[in-house]
Amino acid sequence: MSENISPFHSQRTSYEPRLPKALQGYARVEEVEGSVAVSDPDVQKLFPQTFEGKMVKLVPGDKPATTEPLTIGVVLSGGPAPGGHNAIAGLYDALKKIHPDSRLLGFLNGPIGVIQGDYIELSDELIQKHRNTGGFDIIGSGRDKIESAEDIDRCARALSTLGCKALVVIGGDDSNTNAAILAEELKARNSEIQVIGLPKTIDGDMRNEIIETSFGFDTAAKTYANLVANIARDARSARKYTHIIKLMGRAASHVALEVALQVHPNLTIISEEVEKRGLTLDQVVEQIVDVIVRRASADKNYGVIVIPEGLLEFLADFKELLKELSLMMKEHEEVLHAFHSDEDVRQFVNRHLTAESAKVYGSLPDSIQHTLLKPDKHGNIPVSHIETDVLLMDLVKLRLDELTQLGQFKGTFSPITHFFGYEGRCVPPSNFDAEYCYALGYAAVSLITAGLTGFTVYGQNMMASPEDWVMGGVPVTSMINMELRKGKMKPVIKKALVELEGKPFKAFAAARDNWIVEDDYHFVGPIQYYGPADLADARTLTLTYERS
Ligand code: FBP
Repeated sequence: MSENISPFHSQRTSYEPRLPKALQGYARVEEVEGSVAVSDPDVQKLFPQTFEGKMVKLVPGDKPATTEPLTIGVVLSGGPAPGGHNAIAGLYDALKKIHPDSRLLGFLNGPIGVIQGDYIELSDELIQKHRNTGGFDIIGSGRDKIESAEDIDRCARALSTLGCKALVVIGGDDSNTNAAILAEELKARNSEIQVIGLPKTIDGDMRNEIIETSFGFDTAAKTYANLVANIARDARSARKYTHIIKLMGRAASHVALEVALQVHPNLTIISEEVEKRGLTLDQVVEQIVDVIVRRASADKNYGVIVIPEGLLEFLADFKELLKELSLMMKEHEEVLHAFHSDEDVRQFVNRHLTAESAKVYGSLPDSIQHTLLKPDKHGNIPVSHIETDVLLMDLVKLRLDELTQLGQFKGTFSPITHFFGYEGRCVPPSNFDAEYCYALGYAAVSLITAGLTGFTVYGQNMMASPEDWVMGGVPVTSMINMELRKGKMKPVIKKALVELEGKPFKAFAAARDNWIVEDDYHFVGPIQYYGPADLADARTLTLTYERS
């Protein structure tokens, strides 16, 4: 990184995150009253070494847990999320507080770095440059998994050769599950190396009754809200475009819901509701068409429609199509490869699908039909590569053309599609994410000095100011369920989807009808890093509704 940094970057590196009271002096762990160990016998069987862990919280102590220098490894896993650098800074400062000779080793490019023992030692200078900055570039991230016995052996070797007391895994549901597996396997190999996870993902789905929010969601959702609000103002100014905006969130629609609550677009589709109501692709298209027709009747041939990235996999007919296609590809992979023309492939596919699925498949543009037949390296259909925004735009256009012919639509439809995702993942963290992540990193060191392994760090009471946050650790095993994945029962942390009975969705559902024809757009503005607390320290509306 060049020495010549921007004035904003320079100001931000000197911002000092506030720490929860328990972490300001010497913290000690205390078992949370009433917390119980895992009861699911299948989870117990898979985690015999670690399933007995109980939830703990950090409280002020009167002496350091240790005064010996420690070496700890850290790895970033999965997609970037704002605040990752602060989590690392929190780890670093907490380690140096224990002893100036403590060391923090950053494994490079995600879990593969641990397997290969590829690391850098984090220095004062490097940490200083990255405080309160966005991105994961300090050490890079990756989506590899530490899964096989050989990978685990290699990690164990690398960590012990480097003298690491523990590894901190910064990741989402999958990465924290893998952290638990690594913790278990290390114990089974009589290794004393501990593994601690931190809850990261902009998608907001790594949370539960204990973990109030995953880090990165706050900043990313606020960034998208600002972008969508800017588009809404443009739509209302130019008065000629309908913007169809896809927002990131691989499965859950938390991001779309938060943006809807903040900005009030004319229509926001929530995948979880689509699934609950058993809606099909056609029905979602009809829903969008209805909004456009109603607005056109009010002389508003413009608008803003928000859709979540994961929508397709929640549509009743599309889900069925995906199921049939995966089965077909598994059974006839070689036959499919042998075809020479697209027409041959199409005919073959149509013959092997039920009439309903063949109809859905046939209604898709050629490019999407192709994408669906090209599995990724794990054999999965790459649904996330489908441009859902473009697909919906095309289908809505077709339907509006029909209505125009029938004399039922007299407006104009000039659509523009957008996909906001990567724009939000490496934004400088909001004050909330900056402080949350710093506290998460700091707290991880206290769990390590307390000898815990297989725990995810949590934060609670997060509507309060950071001094009053409650930090602690929850055994990953207590969040694990057994789920059928590709024909095998696998341990997974369940993704938290939008709850239709939850307060954020209910608030949205109660207000959304007023946003269809009225332009009730809220212009939220960019994230504020300095200034009045109600702006600079604002929480997401999701957290506000859930925790107030
Ligand atoms: P994580 O779950 O790893 O945090 O990543 C979430 C996410 O940002 C999703 O919103 C998106 O679908 C996906 O990553 C994109 O992944 P990639 O970085 O591999 O393109």
